Amino acid sequence: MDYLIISDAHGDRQILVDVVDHYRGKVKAMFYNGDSELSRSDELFNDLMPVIGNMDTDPMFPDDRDYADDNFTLYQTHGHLVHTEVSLNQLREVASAKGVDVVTSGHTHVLGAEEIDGRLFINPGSIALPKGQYAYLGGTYAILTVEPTQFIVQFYTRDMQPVDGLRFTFKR
Ligand SMILES: [Mn+2]
Repeated sequence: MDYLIISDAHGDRQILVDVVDHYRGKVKAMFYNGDSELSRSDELFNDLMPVIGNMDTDPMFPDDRDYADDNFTLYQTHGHLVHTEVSLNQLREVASAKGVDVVTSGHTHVLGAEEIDGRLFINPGSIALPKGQYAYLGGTYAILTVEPTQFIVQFYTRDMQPVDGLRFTFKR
């Protein structure tokens, strides 16, 4: 079962339209990790499940989200409320208290997929304003594949192509 994770479009609404149109009906859920700079009532959020970012002005966005289905549990938040620009320590504490399988955030614009405290932390990077060593890709999102014995994270570029070398497997 696949899940889309995308973040930090910062007003680039069209790329979100393109990605959502591409994945609608092909993934079980779509997570949007904040800083769209759009209204909560934008029709994009009929498909994308959002949280509030530090650059979002619509107070109707939730601070965070606890997601669960038959396959796994996930905690979603932008990151500024737990200061992920400094470290993941506060987010780790929240995730540990919740006991979720997967944690996803945005905010730093730096992509990442790593196992910490026995759970998977995913930052899809920014689809519009990437930073870090993969900024040259021009923007990324992630597809999380959830299987009974493993998680697979594959990062994609704006033209919806998988990036060689940015596929990670984590045992459950
Ligand atoms: Mn941002």
